[in-house]
Amino acid sequence: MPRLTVEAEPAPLCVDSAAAALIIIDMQRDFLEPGGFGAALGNDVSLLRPAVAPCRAMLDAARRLGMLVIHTREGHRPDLSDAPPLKVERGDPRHRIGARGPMGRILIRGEPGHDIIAELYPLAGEPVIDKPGKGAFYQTDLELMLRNRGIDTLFVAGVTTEVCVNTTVREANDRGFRCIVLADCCASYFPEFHRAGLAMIKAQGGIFGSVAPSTPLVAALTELAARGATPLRAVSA
Ligand code: TIU
Repeated sequence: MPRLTVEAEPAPLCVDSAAAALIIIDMQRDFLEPGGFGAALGNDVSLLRPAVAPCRAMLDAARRLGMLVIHTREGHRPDLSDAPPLKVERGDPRHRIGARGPMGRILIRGEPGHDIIAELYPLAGEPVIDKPGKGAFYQTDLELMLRNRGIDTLFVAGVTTEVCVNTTVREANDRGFRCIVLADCCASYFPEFHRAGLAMIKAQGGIFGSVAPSTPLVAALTELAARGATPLRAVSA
């Protein structure tokens, strides 16, 4: 099996790339572009942009190697039947979930704002998990998908660090999946929450997971791909 060493904190890790997946959390127009949910909550969406290029480099490297790539989107049905009233009623009624904005209805599946940004758009065949909550495991088939494919390690990227990334990592940790959060591939509307969100994951010997920079990992994955290593588990003929 193609193995790689990841210079993570709190300690380096040895990863079997065949049992690893890249999960990119909620890189949606609604969070990254003006006029969406993130902006409706009063945030400066430009603070999330620095994560886009590192995510793209990691996505390209994972694709080159044939590593499983999973995308997630936070959002709700048009009738809001899967949205807790508590979540919908938050904030100014003109800018709530389901309200009309410049990118369609805010955080509603099928609307332009709900879709993933062009730079990181999923390829045909890459699973997209539509989730109603912050965590990617809550009310989705993500766990089933990972177990069926023998995945035990997740490289985690996306937004925002302390909300949907942290919630997903905590859910994964409770289910026995090892998470390696790619620090520069994540971002927050609150830089101090980004730092604290990463610190919380790797504290106490990696209580929820590990944190690593993406650049050395991208280089290692690219080298594996150049050597012709395939991360795909052998399939019986
Ligand atoms: N508001 C905020 O920081 N995040 C969210 O509402 N969702 C995600 O993090 N995806």
